[in-house]
Amino acid sequence: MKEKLEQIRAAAAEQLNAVGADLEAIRIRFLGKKGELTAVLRGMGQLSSEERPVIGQLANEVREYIERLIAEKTESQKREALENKLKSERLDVTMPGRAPELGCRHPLEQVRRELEDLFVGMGFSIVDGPEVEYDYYNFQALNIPENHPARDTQDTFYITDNILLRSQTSSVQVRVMEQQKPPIRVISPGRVYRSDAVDASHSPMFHQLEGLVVERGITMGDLKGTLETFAKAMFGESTQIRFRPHHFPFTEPSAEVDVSCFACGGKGCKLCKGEGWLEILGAGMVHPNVLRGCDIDPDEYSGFAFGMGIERVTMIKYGIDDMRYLYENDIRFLSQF
Ligand code: 2NL
Repeated sequence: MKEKLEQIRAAAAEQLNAVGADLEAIRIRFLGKKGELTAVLRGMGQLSSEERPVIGQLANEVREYIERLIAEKTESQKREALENKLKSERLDVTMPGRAPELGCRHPLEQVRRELEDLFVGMGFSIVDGPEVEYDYYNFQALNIPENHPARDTQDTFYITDNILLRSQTSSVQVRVMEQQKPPIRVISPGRVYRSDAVDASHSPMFHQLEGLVVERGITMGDLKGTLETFAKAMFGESTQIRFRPHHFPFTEPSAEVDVSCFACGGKGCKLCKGEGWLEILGAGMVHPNVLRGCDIDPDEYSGFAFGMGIERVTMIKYGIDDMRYLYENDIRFLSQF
């Protein structure tokens, strides 16, 4: 029995000293209810009364030895696990950081903001409205009845016969005139849609910024002064503007407005294709039918309005010769602005 106990002690020690020993399994194997040491203790009844205390004491020693070894190993396994965790999760707070890559605003966004700042500085408020719009606000209220030829040049995408994607942001300004009475001084920037095929100067979706002023005594002179201020701020102090007669259904009289080419000062160059002038927007005096439709008396009030493509302004300002660059989101292109 003595040999058996020494054998148990040696076997337990060997197993417990092994790397990564399963301590609980070893405890059950030797000290558990059906364990090897317990089996020896059970057999002690057969021993003589001289042998019993000797073997009993040895058995106790072996049990204490195994328990102590298990406790020690439990401790060291815990310590080792903690050390590994600390090693693998160590964070060097003195290490230099990785600088976040800073982007820049999209050129269209830059120009929109620049235009907004400019007109807000002249006393305009910025108004917003739905891109999915009723036919009424996009066409009828702007003096474009059904079957009017302007429906062709501004052909858009229809949701139903009556609901469409707006082809101009004038619809927002009509909503403003319905809801607030003069004095009105607003700009409406935003996305507009046209049924156009994509090429260097067309896209089925683009951005517009329109302006509207309605008040007693507003004249073409106010329109010219406002647009000249805009042109000088946008393209430089020496910029001149030029009005050419035109037709829009929603303004009368109407004009197309050019700015003198800031690249060549008007002599003619690649940017202005030898013209000396760059077409930048359309404008005019608000048509009496439009005012009347919004319950504003055209005998008491007059107004001017203008509309420009933000893409066009951006392309002219930065000398971009193909509109598609503005939609491709190529970082190499975008990071130049
Ligand atoms: C263009 C240039 C323009 C307007 C937009 C407008 C808005 C209202 C009343 C009258 Cl609420 N006019 N906007 C006026 C002239 C030109 O945009 O080339 N459009 C097709």
